[in-house]
Amino acid sequence: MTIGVAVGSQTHVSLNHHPSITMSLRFDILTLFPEMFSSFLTTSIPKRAAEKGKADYHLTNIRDFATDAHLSVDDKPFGGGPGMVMMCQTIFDAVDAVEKQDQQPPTRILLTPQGSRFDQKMAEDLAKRPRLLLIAGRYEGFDQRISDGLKPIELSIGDYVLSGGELAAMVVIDAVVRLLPGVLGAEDGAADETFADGLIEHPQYTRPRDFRGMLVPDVLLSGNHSAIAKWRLEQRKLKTKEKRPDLWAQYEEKQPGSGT
Ligand code: 6GU
Repeated sequence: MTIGVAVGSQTHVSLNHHPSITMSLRFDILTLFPEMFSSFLTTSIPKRAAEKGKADYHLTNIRDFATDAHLSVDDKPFGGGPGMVMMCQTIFDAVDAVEKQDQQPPTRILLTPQGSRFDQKMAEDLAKRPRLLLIAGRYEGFDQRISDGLKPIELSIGDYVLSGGELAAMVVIDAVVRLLPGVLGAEDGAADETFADGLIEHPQYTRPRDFRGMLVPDVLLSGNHSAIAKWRLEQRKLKTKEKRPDLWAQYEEKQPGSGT
């Protein structure tokens, strides 16, 4: 299944050392549940990225590569223990088949709670690459040789256990596509958002000025742009210190003397 195919000339240019300028970022997604991705990829920003030719999404069902009568993709662990383990053969065959669909070799990504923590810096790194192959598994885990043989980047989205890698793959796709040049409009540009510079976002207000006695800070209505910018930076520091002491410590390390 392919969702949001980019215009032909943009998709298959290979001799281009600045792929982000003209090419679409190709996502290949290997999963047992491709249907989980349909509404996500056809809504909002991921959809807009495809429509603008900045990203294209190719879904492959790992079970299509099963070879036995039961279409198995998992088996019992050697050495015993609970649960089932994703088998090598179906995943290796799926990766081989999908990689042949385009001459550009992908960056392979395995979604696993044992991976390194996905963050904004990693999203920025991935957004510069021409092709990403995401492998989402189910069950208790992957046969170790999937990791040893395919040498993927192993990513986790946090310290909790999900029933499969699909939601994590969607998190990665969403964080990456919104960074692709031309995907977000000028007004909602990603540059000054939370995490871009290590501080969380300042408080935002919209109409009405007075909602049930809760007032919008006067400075925001003053028209004084430098006063507004100063207030916002101050608020970002205060909020970060209070809500994310971990981020605040990193911020202070990078910019000594900028404390509030
Ligand atoms: Cl990438 N996969 C699963 N199954 N659980 C997770 C995760 C990934 N990241 C956090 N929890």
